[in-house]
This record gives sequence, structure tokens and C-alpha cells, in this order.
Amino acid sequence: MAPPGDLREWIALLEREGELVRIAAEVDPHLEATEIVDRTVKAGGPALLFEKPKGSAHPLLVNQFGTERRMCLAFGVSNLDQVGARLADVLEMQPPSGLVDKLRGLKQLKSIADSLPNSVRKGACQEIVLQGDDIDLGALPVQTCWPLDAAPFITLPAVITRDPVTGQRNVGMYRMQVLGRRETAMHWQLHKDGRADFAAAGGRMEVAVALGLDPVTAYSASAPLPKHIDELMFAGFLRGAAVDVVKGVTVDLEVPASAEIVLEGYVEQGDLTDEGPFGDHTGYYTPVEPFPVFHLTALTMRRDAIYPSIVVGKPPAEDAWLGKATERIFLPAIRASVPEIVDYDLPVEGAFHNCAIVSIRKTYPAQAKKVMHAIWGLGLLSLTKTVIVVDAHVDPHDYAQVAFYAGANVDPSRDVVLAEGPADQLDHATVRQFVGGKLGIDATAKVPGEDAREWPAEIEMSAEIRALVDGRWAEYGL
Ligand SMILES: Cc1cc2nc3c(=O)[nH]c(=O)nc-3n(C[C@H](O)[C@H](O)[C@H](O)COP(=O)(O)O)c2cc1C
Ligand SMILES: [Mn+2]
Repeated sequence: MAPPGDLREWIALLEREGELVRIAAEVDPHLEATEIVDRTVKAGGPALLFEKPKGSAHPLLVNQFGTERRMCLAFGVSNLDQVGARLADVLEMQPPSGLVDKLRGLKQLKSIADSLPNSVRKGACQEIVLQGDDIDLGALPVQTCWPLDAAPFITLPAVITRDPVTGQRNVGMYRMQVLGRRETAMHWQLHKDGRADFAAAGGRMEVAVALGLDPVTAYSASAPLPKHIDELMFAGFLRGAAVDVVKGVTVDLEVPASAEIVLEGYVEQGDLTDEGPFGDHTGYYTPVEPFPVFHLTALTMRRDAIYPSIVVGKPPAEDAWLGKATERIFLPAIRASVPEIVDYDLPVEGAFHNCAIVSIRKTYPAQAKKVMHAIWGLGLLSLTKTVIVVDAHVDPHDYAQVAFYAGANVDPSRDVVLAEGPADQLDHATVRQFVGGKLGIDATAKVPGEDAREWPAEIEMSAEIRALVDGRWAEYGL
């Protein structure tokens, strides 16, 4: 089934599938909604559409991504590896050898060409246009999620910027603290593409923010793509249908035409504000730091616009499944540069940056150490603190197995690597901000050349006896 085309199709699909509950009671977006959402997420419950958020005429949608099943519905697949496999087809494109190959290659090229965003003249996102004093972010049901949060925060935005040198679009998900009727903070962290665009821009830079998108496009804003890849093109590829975009009313940027709400405006060099505290996905409040002020020049929306939000906090929270989607979708891309990798797991409890478990097909000495350094050198995975490497036959998603090998196969004097590298801006434990230690644990079986004694055989029953017992099982009366 094709992924939904906009937020309303997505809500309709969730409803048909019994995956959405409408809450008619008045609920306060200040803290109360969070407690309801948090209990629902932790119970594996449905998406919630608060129809009467206190103080706003706009419905509030939360927990649209909170389970694996909903994530699969969003992508129109039965498991998330299928999304990665579509990407793998393109990544592994070889020069075609026969006619069948050629046709297949053409189809793949066409699927890339069809992914480019499609400019349209009119968009539903501009049914209502507010400018100047008419703009009031206070009219939206923006959540204040946790008690020590500094203000309401827009938590599920797709922030659109353009690289001033290449002209290339970027879309990133960066939270926005509401500062007033027409101002927010723009929390793009040090390692992010939107921030790099701003740094390169010099003076003023236009920004557009789309809220309330089809789920694949919303996900794509959170995807850690290389800077030169347009997230809207990626969304078009993953959906199998181009994203329609329309020119902004006050900015020279294109925005997804079907968005529920669009914020247009600019950021300016030297115009900073204190951002935070904010209860973040690390499970802690991030401290106050300076970030740019985003000044709105227009707020456009659909009639009866629906406002989307997400609650992050101590894991597991709703963003766990956005992260798991990234883990699955990017596996083929990671394999393309580190081919010995079989699979990997980023534990939700590790808030995605704290730990990676990687299984590899090992054929030479020190290969596990090579893979650790590869992880520490790959895009945003470079922020990973701890890397545990296991052999191909170990399931990295089975933490009991991983714990077994991390104990049994490890001599800490030989198998532990301590290194240093960039750290996530939000990591409160590093000695200095942005830089931190790295821990690698080589839990693979040691091979000749790795300074080990003869490696013993692992205990396993023979296939013959297993088959015998299978055959006689009924006789044992167990
Ligand atoms: C719900 C959610 C909130 C996020 N908030 C932020 C944020 O406030 N600042 C930030 O730099 N990254 C945040 N991220 C992570 C970025 O969206 C992610 O790193 C993405 O790759 C950024 O896009 P870019 O690679 O184009 O910079 C968030 C991710 C999710 C799923
Ligand atoms: Mn990007």
C-alpha cells in the first residue's frame, strides 16, 4: 500500500486501523498532555488526537509514531528492513550486464528521477495567510512537556534552509522554543546541516518550518543524511511519490504544499537567545545555551489546521521508533562503506548516541577495531560513545547474547579500545562539551594474529541428536 499523502490521509489510515483515539475532553497542552502521552507510549498505545486542547482552536496530534506497527503503516511496509532494501537496490546498482538488468536499472533510475520534489502553484498549506501583527504562535496548542521546561516547545518541525553556496535544500528536525507571538529559538546543534547553512550565510538567512506532514516526510526531517542530499527528495524516494512544494509567501524557499501549518521567517547572525532548559531525549534537562532567534514573517495554514507534536524524555519515548526506522533504513548505506557489517543495533535506552552493537563477518586480525573506528568516522554515528563488536552469528538485537559474548570473549587488557572524538552537544557526562572519550569492546572470537591462546569451540549439540530428539519428543511425555 502506498504511504499516506498528507497528515489527514495518515490520520484517516490510523483510524481505520484502530491506531488512533480522539480525546474529546479538554486537555491542557501544559504538562497534562505529556502525562497522558507518556503513559500511552509506554503501554504501546495508540496515536492521540486531542480535539480540545485548552486555549487553542487547533487539534493536537501526538504519538503518531509510537509503535513499530504504526511506523510500518507510515511507510506502507510490513517491516522496516523493507524500506532499507529499497535504498540498497539503488546503492548497489552495478553496470547492467543483460537486458533484464538494463530494464531493472532503468526502473531504478526512474524511481530516483520521480523522487525530485514537484513545484506546484497552489498549496493547501496557504489557505490561510497571516502576516505581521496577525501572527500569534500562542494560538497553536504548543506543548510545555516537562515541569522545568523554559516555555512551550515546537517539537516536530521540519526546518527548511538553503545552502547559500550550493543552493541545496536541507530539512532538519530542530526543536523551537516559543519566545513570543512571532519569535522562537532555533535549536540546531553544532553537528547539524541547518546550522552549517546558517554559518555559511553570513548575515540574515531565510527559514521555513513545515508542521503537520505526511509521516514519511516528517520522518525524513530527522534522517541523518549527508549534507548534499535533499531530505524532500529522500522522502519522495521512500514514498514512491514526489513531495509537492509551493513557494513561500514571504520567503524564497519552497515548502511542502500539503503541510498543515508553515512558519516563514529568518534568523540573523549575532541575534541569539537563551534556549532551554528542555527535558530532552537523553532523559535529562538540557541546560540553557545560546541559539539563534527565528523571527516569523508569515504563518500560513490549512483551514482547521492540525498541530503535530512529540514528547521526548526518558527512553523509551515516541522518538524511539523514529530512531529505529533510521537504524533499519540506513543499514544498507552503512554496509556500503563498511561491508563486513552484518547488522547493528542502537539500543533505545542508549538514546541512540550512547551505544552501538555491531555484528561483523570477521576474516582478519584487528578487524573489530577497524569497524569501531569506522563507526566513529561515519556521519552522526561518529558521536557514538560505546561500540560493541560481535561475530556474525551473534544477534545484536538480543542483548542477553551480546552480554554473554562481551563477557566470555573479552580480555579487557587486549580487547578494549579507548579513543577520543566528537560528542553529542547534549551529552552532559563528557568532561568537555562536544568532545569525549570513546569505548570500544571487541567481543568477537580471536583469530590467529590477535595475541590469543587457542580459541576453544563453543558448546553446541550436534544436528543429528537435535533431529533425533525432535522426532522422539512426543515419546518423552514432556
Ligand atoms: C523528535 C526529534 C527532535 C529532535 N530535536 C533536535 C534538536 O532540537 N536539535 C538538533 O540539532 N537535532 C534534533 N534532532 C535530531 C535531528 O533531527 C537529526 O540529527 C537530523 O539528522 C538533522 O537533520 P540534518 O542532518 O539535516 O541536520 C531531533 C530528532 C527528533 C526525532
Ligand atoms: Mn541534512
